Amino acid sequence: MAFSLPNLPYAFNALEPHVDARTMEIHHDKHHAAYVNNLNAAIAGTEHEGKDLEDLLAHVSKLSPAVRNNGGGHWNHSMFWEIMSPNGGGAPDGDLASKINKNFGSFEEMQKQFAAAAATRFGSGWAWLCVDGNDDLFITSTPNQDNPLMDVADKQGRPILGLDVWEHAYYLHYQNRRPDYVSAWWNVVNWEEVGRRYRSAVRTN
Ligand code: MN3
Repeated sequence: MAFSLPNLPYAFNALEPHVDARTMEIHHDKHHAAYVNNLNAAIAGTEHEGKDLEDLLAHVSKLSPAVRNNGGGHWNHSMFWEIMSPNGGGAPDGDLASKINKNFGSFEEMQKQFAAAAATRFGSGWAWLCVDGNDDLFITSTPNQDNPLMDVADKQGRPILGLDVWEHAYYLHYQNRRPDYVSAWWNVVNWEEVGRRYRSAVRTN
């Protein structure tokens, strides 16, 4: 069974004015679609065909650059669409809010550290909020389409929130102003979904 492009769970213009419709359309229909197609082409007819994507990412150091780049691209974007929502913004509640306060001191301090990780990731990549093996949260960033599920990551863990800081994610609307994009993006974060991913990560540990 080949990998397939998931539908965007809302309209292209649903995240405006924070993320513009044209960017969303190109990002989902062109960029993400290309990762899916290139991933399928890279594993077609190999022993990796039919494998679970996260299993591939877990030992991606032994696989081709095409699987690393496009497998990461497919996983990262599939998550990215889901952790955003037109009804997003605000702050998390429940267990996730408590854990953020425990690990960072406050929600605002976590946002500050996350924004710094996004701003200082040189070139293309992602900023992440992740759960480690002790159920604690940490912030990290990765280059290109790498992510913390990969055995090549500086720090491994399960991402529950990720921000695409490739220029294709913001350039049409924000041009070179990556920090403005990051600030606006908090308005569309779907904390309900991030909380669900947090609880799932803690249960699986
Ligand atoms: Mn992207």
